[in-house]
Amino acid sequence: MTETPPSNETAPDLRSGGGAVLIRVAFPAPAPAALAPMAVLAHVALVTLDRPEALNALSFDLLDQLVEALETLDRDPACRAAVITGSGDRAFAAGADIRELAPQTSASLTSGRRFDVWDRLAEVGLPLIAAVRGVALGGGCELAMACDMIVAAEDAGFGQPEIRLGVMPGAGGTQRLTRAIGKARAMELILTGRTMSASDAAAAGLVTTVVPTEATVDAALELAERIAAMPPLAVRAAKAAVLDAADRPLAAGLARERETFFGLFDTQDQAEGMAAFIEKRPPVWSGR
Ligand code: CO8
Repeated sequence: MTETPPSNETAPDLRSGGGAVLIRVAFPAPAPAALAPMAVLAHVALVTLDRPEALNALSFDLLDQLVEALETLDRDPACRAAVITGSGDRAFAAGADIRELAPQTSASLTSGRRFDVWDRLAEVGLPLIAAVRGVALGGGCELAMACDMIVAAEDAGFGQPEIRLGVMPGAGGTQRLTRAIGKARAMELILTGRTMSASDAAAAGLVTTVVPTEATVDAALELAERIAAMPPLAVRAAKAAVLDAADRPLAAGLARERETFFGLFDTQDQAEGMAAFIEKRPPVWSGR
């Protein structure tokens, strides 16, 4: 945390298509008042989906801007964690933009390559926390699940309603929801399009924590700040290893974990972290 006034929100010029800026980036993020009013979280970014009039529906341009913003933050060594949230209090994101999807064909979707952003999102090494107020539906639920943790408001709702539109999840829903909550629960949600409450999502293991609605973004920022206080190389390595648990067979995941663990012993942060413990002092991380 840094005792300086919050900087103005910086929005990289990410205009495309209609030219609207659909993503706001505050880096460094403003510190929650409970931590320190008028301070900033020096290593945390707050990224806001800014299309409240459409419940932050994920148009192709919005997704392009989001991923470009996250890739920019991912390349900045000063940024160690990011919170993604939706503007307004009704939605994290109400899914893909249905008006934009309606005229598509399988050929236009394939040749348009507008879903490639989801692969780029999965490559972001920075820890990502979704702060979900209101609904996270369809692509909105898929975006939250593509993050590493979800902090949910008490009024949050999660669902994959694509079936009600004559289609099915297309940006990870069948895979990430099933891995997160198991086949039986995922199948019921995906085949009926029902919205799941925050408390049910917590009981099923989809979300990290449920907090009072008005405290959602602050709670996510506090979690991000705790992660940002950890050694950055180890954080990124641990994130990648945890994701491996879903992506690889156990033996391959264990082998990769050991290799990555050994690799961290060539870092200054390993030497510092262990020396600090032995010398009974707080560590100072260099990120090297
Ligand atoms: N797309 C476009 N516009 C939307 C969307 C959406 N997904 N959701 C809401 N809006 C718009 C509404 O059209 C409305 O606009 P207007 O005021 O101009 O009519 C405004 O947002 C407010 O919405 P409502 O009036 O409907 O608000 P309600 O409080 O009555 O209802 C709901 C809220 C229940 C969330 C309702 O808006 C709803 O059902 N929305 C659609 C939810 C849905 O079906 N989502 C899945 C979409 S398909 C999908 O996500 C596929 C993902 C594929 C990968 C992603 C690729 C980009």
